[in-house]
Amino acid sequence: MKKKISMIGVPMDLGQSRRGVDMGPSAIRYAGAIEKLQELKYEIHDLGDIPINRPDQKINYNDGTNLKNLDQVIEANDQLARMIDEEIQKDRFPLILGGDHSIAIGTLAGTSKYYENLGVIWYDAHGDLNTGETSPSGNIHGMPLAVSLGIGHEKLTNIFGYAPKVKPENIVIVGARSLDPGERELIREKGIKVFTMHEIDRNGMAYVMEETINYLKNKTDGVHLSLDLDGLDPTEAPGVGTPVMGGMTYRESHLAMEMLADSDLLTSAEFVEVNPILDEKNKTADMAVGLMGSLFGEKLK
Ligand code: 5AB
Ligand code: MN
Ligand code: MN
Ligand code: MN
Repeated sequence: MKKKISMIGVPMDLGQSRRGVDMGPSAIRYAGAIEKLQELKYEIHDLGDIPINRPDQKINYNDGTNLKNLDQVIEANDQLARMIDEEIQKDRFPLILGGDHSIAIGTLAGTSKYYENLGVIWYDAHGDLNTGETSPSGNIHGMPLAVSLGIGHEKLTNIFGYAPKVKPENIVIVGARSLDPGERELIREKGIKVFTMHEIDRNGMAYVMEETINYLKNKTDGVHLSLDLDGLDPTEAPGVGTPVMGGMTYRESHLAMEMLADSDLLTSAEFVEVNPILDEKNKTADMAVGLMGSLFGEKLK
């Protein structure tokens, strides 16, 4: 892992309908993210939070679509992509704090500009593979992986001026347990690798991560971890807007992060969907920082 980290907060909540997830970056910082990484001897460049253009109305429909706050989501992601691009040029590891998961559109736009064959590990209860047509909600946080594959509204797929950002064979979804019909179809059609909770229960997290790492290691030139805190079980990470029962545990998740640290494959990461308003005493932000520690090599030897 690179020894210099660029931390960027994205206080975005316009990609979904519940308030509070815009406070995710502060909650994660407050839980001690910078101190933790400094302890592990990383040089942290905290770029602060990207300004989000908050519309007067809670929900805006632009362009006659059913996509909520489309223009605002595009604007923020465009800015995020540019910043990430600059940080990668400086040979730093982008670490993004969300914010709702719509920000992965910008993260992947910025990172895949640099990595020709970017691998993506999508640690999430959901597939985030909806389009305006298949989405039950119109919430863009349920679409970033489809968008990055070049599927969806062209203003979204063309953020940062090119599409697609990732190839279906370079994606692994881990922890899925809530997939909409259109998402299942896309997974089948594109042959996307998915480890659902079923595989984790049956074969264990060690097996799933070993498979994930082996699947990606020879065909990618960089790997991004997109960690949605709702991938974890809501009893352990309650501060999320779209909780789904039966998720990955604290221990499974730490093991997954440790195995990723050992693999030395990662070139960028993001922690998203922390909602302090729905949380219990910042438990979910603490979880994010704990996982960050393991991801960046904190292990008792
Ligand atoms: B998250 C749902 N599939 O599209 C939709 O938290 C939920 O970034 C999306 O994974 C959850 O609205 C998005 C029902
Ligand atoms: Mn690329
Ligand atoms: Mn999710
Ligand atoms: Mn998600």
